[in-house]
Amino acid sequence: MNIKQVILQAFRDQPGRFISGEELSQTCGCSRTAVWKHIEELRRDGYEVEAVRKSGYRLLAAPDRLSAAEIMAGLATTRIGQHVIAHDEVVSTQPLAHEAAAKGAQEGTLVLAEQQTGGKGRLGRPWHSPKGTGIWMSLIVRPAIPLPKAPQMTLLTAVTVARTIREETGLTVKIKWPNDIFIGDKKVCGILTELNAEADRVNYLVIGIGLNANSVQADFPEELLSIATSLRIESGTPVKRVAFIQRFCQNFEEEYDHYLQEGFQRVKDEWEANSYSIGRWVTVQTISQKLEGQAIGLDEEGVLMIEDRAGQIHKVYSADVNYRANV
Ligand code: BTX
Repeated sequence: MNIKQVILQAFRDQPGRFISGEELSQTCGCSRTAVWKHIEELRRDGYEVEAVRKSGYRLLAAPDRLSAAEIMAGLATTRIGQHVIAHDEVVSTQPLAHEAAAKGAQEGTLVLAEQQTGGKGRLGRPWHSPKGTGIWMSLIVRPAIPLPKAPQMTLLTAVTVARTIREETGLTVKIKWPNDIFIGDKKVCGILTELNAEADRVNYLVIGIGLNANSVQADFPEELLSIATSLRIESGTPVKRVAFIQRFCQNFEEEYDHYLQEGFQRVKDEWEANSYSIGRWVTVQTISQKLEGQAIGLDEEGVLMIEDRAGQIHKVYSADVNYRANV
């Protein structure tokens, strides 16, 4: 930890209390003048620090900036989010996470950015990621699971994001198979899972999560206005992104550990209970065919089951699903 981080940690250990310059200089092992200089730097970084003669310093507010120090401070996990690589502006966090993973980054490493200039969705589609408004992050995990089970991690992530949104905002959210989180009929979050694997086992997964947290209408380009929304637009209140990410990490780790020990059933149950898809009529374009029918649930492995008009059940492993009004 550098001196600024030590000072921040001291404030966090004694929330709301004044800490004298003398005490901080002892904790940091530097002079009181050096403490003062670092406090000034923290202020420039957006921290509100009150200074009162004879009492010392106290932290009033931290900026909602996605820094590694903020996210890791007080994070109650053992692996998820324990390593954070935070950037200001990147093309996309996905390739950076792949690079980090290939170089041996630990499980649970998060790569995130305030802004992406070339954020990507599935099949090369663009993901709009303007500065400071969202949570654009890629999570590296290394589950010891066979290859065919890898898509379950997308469903697990969707369940976890949905739960975190409910807990942090009270909003009702639905999961659209396989990778979107909806509020009403608008997309608030997309998930892009990318895989690095050998013939028979997963090396690592990079799970990209794009969440419109604090965007207002003016942040969306014309073509997204009718299909996209944000937590702030829906709840009327800005979201504390750092707190959101911390709770996500905690929820993810809890769900992930349960999944690794007990299997997929709990994710399947929660996914189905919060599904946007089930009961809806859908058209599905797979590589080989176009299917129409009603989405009726997930099978034991997490594959979407669709019943056509003739009552025949089809399993959809990976395809684009278009939704139509119930008919
Ligand atoms: P997707 O292919 O399901 O969704 C992409 C489509 O969603 C676009 O074609 C557009 O119609 C719409 N869209 C684009 N931007 C937004 C937005 N901000 N809000 C709502 N709808 C939008 C979904 O792909 C997966 C997205 C993953 C994004 C994360 S962000 C961190 C990581 N880095 C990166 O480059 N991608 C992932």
